[in-house]
Amino acid sequence: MRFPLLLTLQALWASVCQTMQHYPAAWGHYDVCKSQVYTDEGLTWDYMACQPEAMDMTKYLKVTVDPPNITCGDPPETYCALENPYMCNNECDAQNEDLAHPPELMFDFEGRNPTTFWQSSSWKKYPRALLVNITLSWKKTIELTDDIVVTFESGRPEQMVLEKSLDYGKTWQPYQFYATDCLDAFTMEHKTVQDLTQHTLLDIICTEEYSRGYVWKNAKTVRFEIKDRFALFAGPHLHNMASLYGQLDTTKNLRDFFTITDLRVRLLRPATGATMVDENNLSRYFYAISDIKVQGRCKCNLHANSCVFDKEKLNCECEHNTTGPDCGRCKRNYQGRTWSAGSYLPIPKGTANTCIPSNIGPVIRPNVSSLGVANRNQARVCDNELLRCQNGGVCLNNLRCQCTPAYTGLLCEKPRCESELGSCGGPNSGQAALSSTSLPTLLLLGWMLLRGASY
Ligand SMILES: [Ca+2]
Repeated sequence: MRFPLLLTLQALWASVCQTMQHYPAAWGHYDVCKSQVYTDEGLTWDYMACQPEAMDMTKYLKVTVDPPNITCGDPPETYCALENPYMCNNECDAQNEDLAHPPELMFDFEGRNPTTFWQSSSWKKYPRALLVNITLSWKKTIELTDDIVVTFESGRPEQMVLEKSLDYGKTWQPYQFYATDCLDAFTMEHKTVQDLTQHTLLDIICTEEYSRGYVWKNAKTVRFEIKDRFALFAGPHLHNMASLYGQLDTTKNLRDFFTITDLRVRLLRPATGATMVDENNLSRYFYAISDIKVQGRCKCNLHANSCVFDKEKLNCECEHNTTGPDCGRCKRNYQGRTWSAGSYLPIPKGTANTCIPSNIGPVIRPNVSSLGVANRNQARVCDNELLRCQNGGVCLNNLRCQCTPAYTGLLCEKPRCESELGSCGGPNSGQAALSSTSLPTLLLLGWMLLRGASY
């Protein structure tokens, strides 16, 4: 009984070692959707899960500022500095290009001096709230890959909410609340991203970190921390992206959390710099934003490695016989099995889950005792083009896939532990076996058993 177990563990150990040796830097890239490979049966395609590179998403958005007349300069206005009410040389005039502050200046190339920024009109209607919504729309689902960073030139707001939409702006959910006093502004307790754990990662928090303490020039940014959230699974330097990808694969809520079609910055109360608002000089109070950073990638369900901007809209260039803006369905005539997203697992190539032709008819299991050349009328279970055996399986006479020991299923698509060794992958699926905690445990177990066997 122990010998076969040992062999399995030894094989597992060898394959893990091999993976670690060859792919340490490639983990998490998924930049190729297919490659041509030579097999005994000639040139064939090998399909892999793939995704576009992360990029600066601000180049592809439409910005809307609401209310529409809230941008400064119409009529022209002169502003005073928050820290010095006698320094009033900030002019805004929408008709003069040099003095205008339109919304586009939140997304232009930054690095020039002085900075370029969007600016609101001042808080003339105090004590009525100065409310502004800045909406960024992509008309496309995108996945965030880095922190959202908003840079304020006016002092950071005393109250604001960052919101997201996953349905093109129909409904909105908060991402994070920001206030100088969370309890007072939103009846929420102050927390920081460091207070979150793997179990509370999806909690929406209010933070005072980016509003408290008015420091002119030095503390201008408000951040929504994506990377710190990733780090809860991938480790502090994101060195274990495999673990994160494993979690994203198996947990829809987690995947959706980082997925958006729109973002909205709701500015609720500007910086006042003091305990009392100076009612005699309300031109000290306004919002000004020089830059908003949003890094992400098109969501293509792991069926495309590029995303093109055409007719003012991003679209995935779908592979694997899929189609739609997110590669979210099978192409016509390729509906031989239900569409499914690609999978990050197994690391490093993932599983493509390609769509297969519809005209193959119901799949008939071959009679194993008569494995010969496939009868013309008999359905083909596999071939070297579209119905490929997955995970290293080999197609035998178009009738069945001969799987490697770790996989099973008609096309070797299921990890064996999923269907047979229920205990290896936790309650949900065999895929969980690659989660952050179980992989090292598995390695340790394998090592201990191998070591024990040598005595
Ligand atoms: Ca700018």
